[in-house]
Formats: sequence, structure tokens, C-alpha cells
Amino acid sequence: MGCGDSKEGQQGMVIPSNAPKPKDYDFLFKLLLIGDSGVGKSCILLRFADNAFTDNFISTIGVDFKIKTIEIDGKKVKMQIWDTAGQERFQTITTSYYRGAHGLIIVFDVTNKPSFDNIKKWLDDIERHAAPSIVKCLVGNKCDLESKRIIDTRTAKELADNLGISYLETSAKESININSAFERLGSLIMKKA
Ligand SMILES: Nc1nc2c(ncn2[C@@H]2O[C@H](COP(=O)(O)OP(=O)(O)OP(=O)(O)O)[C@@H](O)[C@H]2O)c(=O)[nH]1
Ligand SMILES: [Mg+2]
Repeated sequence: MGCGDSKEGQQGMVIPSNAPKPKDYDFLFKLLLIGDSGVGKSCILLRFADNAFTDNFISTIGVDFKIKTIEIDGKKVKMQIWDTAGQERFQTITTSYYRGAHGLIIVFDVTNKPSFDNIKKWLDDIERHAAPSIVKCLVGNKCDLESKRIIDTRTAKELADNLGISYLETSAKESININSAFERLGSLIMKKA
């Protein structure tokens, strides 16, 4: 459509395309996914936004983002979700995205102990670069790999309780708790607002 074009409004009215558009959401939240490389951040976002999954590991370069609008408590919540690279070499770029975020999900892999031990490091980064009011939650991904699990639910839940944040186990592969993780984070941010 060109600049001067018009389009049909909802009631058949012609609205010039340069007229202010009605807002299609009640809230707009900027969210971040952080955690070690390979824990499944990009797959979580792909499952949430596009309901897709891939077994191929294509490590994120810098940052990427997707948008999805969901309904929480009767409100339309537009989520702009930034998927950051877990690799250390991108740290300067990725931490520059912390500042304006309303919420973040720290992801670890329940089959990978170093990714759990590194939560401390991610919390330090948050402390240093994010607004103090940022809402956090902890997610243990790959819960479909029960036979390879190393971090049990109780250990992770205890850590989350000590940090005063919420904990959920997800599987991007089997589509377990993916929507719930974003709904919970969105709902916590709405309550805080
Ligand atoms: N079994 C299983 N594999 C998963 C799951 N989520 C992701 N994976 C696999 O784990 C690998 C890494 O997933 P990514 O989503 O690319 O990891 P990432 O956290 O984005 O990694 P970086 O971009 O390097 O920070 C891929 O081979 C995925 O297929 C899951 O829930 N279950
Ligand atoms: Mg990635």
C-alpha cells in the first residue's frame, strides 16, 4: 500500500492510512531471555511465537527478537521478546539490552550442571545492568529429557525460593509450560505496575 492509500475500517468506514491507528494492546512489555549457550532460549521463543521446534543448534549471534500478543487477565499484552546470545563473547552487546526491559527469564538446562551453576553469573549481570525493578523468573528447560536430568526440581525450586522468584520447568521440544512461563512473567509485571 502506498502512502496515500486507504483501507477499510472495521465498520466499512474508510480510514486514511496516515490516521493514528487504534492501539492493538493494553500493555507493551519488553522481555529478555538470558542463560548459557545451548540451554534452549531460542527454541523457547520459537515455540512460543511460532509454535515450532528444531533439533538443529544454531547459536544466536548477538540478539534477536520476536513479538507476540497474548491475553492475561482479560488484557491484551504485547510482548517484545529479546533472545540474547549465551556465548560470553557477545556479553557487551547482550547486557546493553537489559536496561529497558520489564522482565526477564533466566534459562538453564536441567541436564546441564554448569548451566545451573552459572545462574549466579547471570544474576550478577542483571544486578549490574538491569533496572532494580525488573521482574525475574527462573526456567529449567529440556524437562523432556528425564533420563538425562541432573538438576532435580527440588534443588532448582529451592534456589528460586531463596531468590524470591518463580520457577517453572519447560520443554520447547514437547511444548510443556512454554506459554505458562510467559503468562506468569507478564502477570507478575502487570501486578507490579
Ligand atoms: N530435548 C530438548 N532439546 C532442546 C530443547 N530446547 C532446545 N533444545 C535443543 O538444544 C539446542 C540448543 O537450543 P537453542 O535454543 O539454540 O539454545 P540457546 O540457548 O538459544 O543457545 P545460544 O543462542 O547459543 O545462547 C538445540 O539443539 C535444540 O534443539 C528442549 O526443550 N528439549
Ligand atoms: Mg539462541
